[in-house]
Amino acid sequence: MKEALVIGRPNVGKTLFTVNFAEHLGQKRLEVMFRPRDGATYTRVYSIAGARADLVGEGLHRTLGLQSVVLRVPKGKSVRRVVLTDSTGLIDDVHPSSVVRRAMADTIRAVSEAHLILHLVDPVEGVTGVDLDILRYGKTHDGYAVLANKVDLPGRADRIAELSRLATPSPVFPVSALRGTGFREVRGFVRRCL
Ligand SMILES: Nc1nc2c(ncn2[C@@H]2O[C@H](COP(=O)(O)OP(=O)(O)O)[C@@H](O)[C@H]2O)c(=O)[nH]1
Ligand SMILES: [Mg+2]
Repeated sequence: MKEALVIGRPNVGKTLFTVNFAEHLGQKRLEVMFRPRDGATYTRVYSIAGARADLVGEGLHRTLGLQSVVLRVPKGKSVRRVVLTDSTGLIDDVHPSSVVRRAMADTIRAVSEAHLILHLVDPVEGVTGVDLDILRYGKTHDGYAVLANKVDLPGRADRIAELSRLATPSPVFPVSALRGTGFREVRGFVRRCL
């Protein structure tokens, strides 16, 4: 099964995107596989609303380890399955908590195993530091796309052209993880990569 990784800074909307994109693909419930660094992998089953309530949050670093869901993506007459992995947000500084530092290390390790990388950015934050590192790496890979999130909020749409220039030749999809804007285009990209 192909692996798709959702990556980006804390609070950019990775978890909300993962849950709502799964819903967009017709998933009624989510079987989330938690893969903590120290401890055995375990699975929890959520309703979509339950996953949003439990996993998405305002506070930084709510996602403390890799969290994967299996999605079914129609392609022609068949259905392809893809493991979509939500990850711990990356930062430029050394995080004070060793749990978060380890979780970030897991995120980096997952990059090399991913066939597809969905890099979430907030267009008003600009692409610097760790975002620029991911972008430079991603641009050399076919299955890489930038998801310019939170376009439902003011100021984001104005920054898409600039972001597209920076990401060339990789695609930039303006999305709202909250409202589902741009999900069709992301689905098309994922389908082409499977
Ligand atoms: N307005 C708006 N808020 C969003 C969007 N995506 C995420 N958020 C909010 O941003 C916060 C962080 O989201 P979360 O998915 O937990 O971010 P993560 O740390 O990248 O996993 C939550 O309060 C979300 O509701 C979006 O597209 N639009
Ligand atoms: Mg998260």
